[in-house]
Amino acid sequence: MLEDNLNDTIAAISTAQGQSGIGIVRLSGPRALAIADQIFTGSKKEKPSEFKSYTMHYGRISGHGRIIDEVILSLMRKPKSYTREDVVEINCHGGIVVLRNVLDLTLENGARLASPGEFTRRAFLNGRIDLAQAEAVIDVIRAKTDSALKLSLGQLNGGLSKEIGLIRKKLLDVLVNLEVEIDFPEEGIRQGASAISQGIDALSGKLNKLLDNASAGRILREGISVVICGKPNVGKSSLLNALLKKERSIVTPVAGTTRDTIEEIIDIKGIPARIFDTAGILTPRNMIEKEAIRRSREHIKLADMVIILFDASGKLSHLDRKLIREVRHKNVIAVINKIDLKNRIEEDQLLRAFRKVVRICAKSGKHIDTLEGALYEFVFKGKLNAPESLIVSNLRHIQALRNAKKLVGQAKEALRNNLTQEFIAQDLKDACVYLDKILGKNFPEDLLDRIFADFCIGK
Ligand SMILES: Nc1nc2c(ncn2[C@@H]2O[C@H](COP(=O)(O)OP(=O)(O)OP(=O)(O)O)[C@@H](O)[C@H]2O)c(=O)[nH]1
Ligand SMILES: [Mg+2]
Repeated sequence: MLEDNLNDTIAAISTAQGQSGIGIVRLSGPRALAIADQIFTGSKKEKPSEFKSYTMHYGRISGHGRIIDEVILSLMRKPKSYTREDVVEINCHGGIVVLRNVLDLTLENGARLASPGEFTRRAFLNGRIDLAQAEAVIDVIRAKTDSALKLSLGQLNGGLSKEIGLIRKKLLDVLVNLEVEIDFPEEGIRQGASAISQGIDALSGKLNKLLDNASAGRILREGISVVICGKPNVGKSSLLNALLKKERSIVTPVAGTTRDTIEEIIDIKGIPARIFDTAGILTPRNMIEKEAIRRSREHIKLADMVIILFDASGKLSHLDRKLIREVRHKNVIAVINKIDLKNRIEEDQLLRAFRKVVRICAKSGKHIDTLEGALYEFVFKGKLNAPESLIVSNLRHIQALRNAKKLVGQAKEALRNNLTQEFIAQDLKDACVYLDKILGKNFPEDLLDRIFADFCIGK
């Protein structure tokens, strides 16, 4: 477990490692400016510790008697910085050796290598942001679609925290009412009870509303996996290419073209989807096809959604029917391809077997947008009905809210059964602990380690 010693000055390469135009070494902590003084020489020999906050300076980094790089140094003095500590950022040339050398110099001069997410962890520990906001930082970095980004930016700006804070306040109000009842039971219990019961109802209403959108939130944050399956030659690879709008997968008239599963990320109206083009399911003619088909089945098993593809120009074959049986229990959209050709498929049978049937022409891209719309509808089932800032998407938050909801329900039950006020109060206090956990008002020791383990070093 990481010991949070805020007296340490931490340092890390904060940009992606590889060749790039510039790369940044970041320092934060009480000795950040002193370390910068040791290694940076400005053009007029001035010292970073004399610089004004939020200014940038041209100069050189040197150590062991030689110049290491020509840089621009910027500094943000505490408390107005990312971490609320003194922060120095050194913009170097983006080569990995340059960056490592500059980082090494900061370490030799008293900094310690930052652990993943430690800068953000300090922003939290120093009270600039709460835990839900800190968690949003990594979501912003990872967001793969605009909607996912909007959602995490809303959370970073405190939208979710504010809503949780409001629920928490309501909960405390009910608790105050309860305490009055406990201390002065003779003063109109009946009247107090109805206020308490209304308060609890309002609470569970608010919790339910947040949880209603949670599954949509998780989808936006984590994305879904979609597998395209079908018998050979129906146009699976053509469909992948049409969705990607580029020629990614090999398309040929030969049955059994695709062997290895091909995987790409696409944006379906804001949903990040990992899409797989699989080998057509057929009766294997050799070991390669046998393995390819085994992999297709494996992907179908693990997928969140399955697109089963049919060829409009032929009748349903026994392979089609076999596959229909295999995917029936999954979330499936049936898609009829090659609608530019003469229609021979028994569409009525597909309409009976599947909730949704879409007709497309993968070759020309016709109706691909209809398919995207159908996927979107299927995934969200019209359930996304809250502004992005009020959507819970993080599993840790969802679990805490579910626990809080359960306890509020229990309190309601206790009230209905005329249990003593102490019981009700205890349930509500426990619910409050869960809400506090989301914001990081109290947390088990290892929670921060678990949360920040996912971060990149330097953030
Ligand atoms: N007319 C017509 N032909 C299409 C359409 N979509 C795909 N094809 C053709 O169908 C053939 C097979 O397409 P692929 O995309 O390779 O099919 P597949 O399902 O990936 O095939 P395997 O990888 O072998 O299982 C190619 O000749 C495509 O040009 C379409 O909408 N209309
Ligand atoms: Mg293919």
